Amino acid sequence: MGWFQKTGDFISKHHKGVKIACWSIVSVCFVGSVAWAAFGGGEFSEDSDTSNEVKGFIKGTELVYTSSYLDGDAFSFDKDTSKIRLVAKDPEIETIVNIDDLPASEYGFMINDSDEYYQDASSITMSGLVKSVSLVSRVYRNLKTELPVSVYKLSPSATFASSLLMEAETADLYAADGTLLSEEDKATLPNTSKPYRSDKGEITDGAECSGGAAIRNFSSGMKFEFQFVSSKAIDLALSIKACLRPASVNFDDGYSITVNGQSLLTEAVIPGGTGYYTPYTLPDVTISAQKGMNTIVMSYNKSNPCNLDALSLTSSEDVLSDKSALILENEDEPATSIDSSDSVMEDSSL
Ligand SMILES: [Ca+2]
Repeated sequence: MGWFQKTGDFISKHHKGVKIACWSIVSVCFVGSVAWAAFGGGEFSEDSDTSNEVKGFIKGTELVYTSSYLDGDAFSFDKDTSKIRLVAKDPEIETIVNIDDLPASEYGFMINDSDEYYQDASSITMSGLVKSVSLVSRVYRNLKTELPVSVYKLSPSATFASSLLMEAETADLYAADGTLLSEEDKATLPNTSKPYRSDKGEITDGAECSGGAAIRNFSSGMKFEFQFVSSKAIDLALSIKACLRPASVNFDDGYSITVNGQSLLTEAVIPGGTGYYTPYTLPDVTISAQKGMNTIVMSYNKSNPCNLDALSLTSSEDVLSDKSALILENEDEPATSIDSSDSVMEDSSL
């Protein structure tokens, strides 16, 4: 819950000058708790003088919502699990609001920066017209934070099957600085002798791998991104196809995997073998696919990785397709990232 700290007119007259001092008090006095009764009691009326705009911010310290939609889906935001922080300075009152865990009734959503307010996420229907969704304070409608969303429509040529193979050599590969490598990069970097694609360069290898190639020679900080489409929310079996190394390794020691942002451990031990291109399929692990676009990220944070060959997905139903099954409908959304840190000073606009 929140609290009030009386600061009088001093803040409204000197708000820049007292910013640091004010936040120091906020930090120290965090345990006070008289604000909530006042918050619900009309002191924060919506018809405040709009010529003196309320300053502050609203943001998620924990955000649980679905970012990928098919045209016609309802917007999905988990108010039970999410944790929303509101800080506001209303020039009409001599108090600062600092609420660490805003109750569900006190925030909602707006789309495309229009004035219409939605208390419940499920009352928003996602379509190509929804360019942005904002989390917004119920009382202070100018305090909002962007929730990036993608809305897709089904490609007319899409087909769905019970299995899907995604080759590492055709996945999106990112350099340690976050740059997405081109197909030419994958065939020429880090050197033309043994580039990332094992079937390219002066020394080719991996012909026995799935698709006749693996990704090799990659280094700490790099990552793969695989995307696939599921026509429904469903559990899937994921098989990771890698290559042996001479010595046994714990796969999770170097590879970190997320599925739609959720961490995944394989707990697999890769046995030692001959060379660096002998295919080896890890035991299946179960993952939860969401309806629509799904993203698996595999980042590597050590040296000398097992070469990566492919990912294989298997379902009990015909629900799987590659990412070309969906066409992005709501392009031109603002490029806004979510800051989930809890630093007051960074985001304060008081
Ligand atoms: Ca392969």
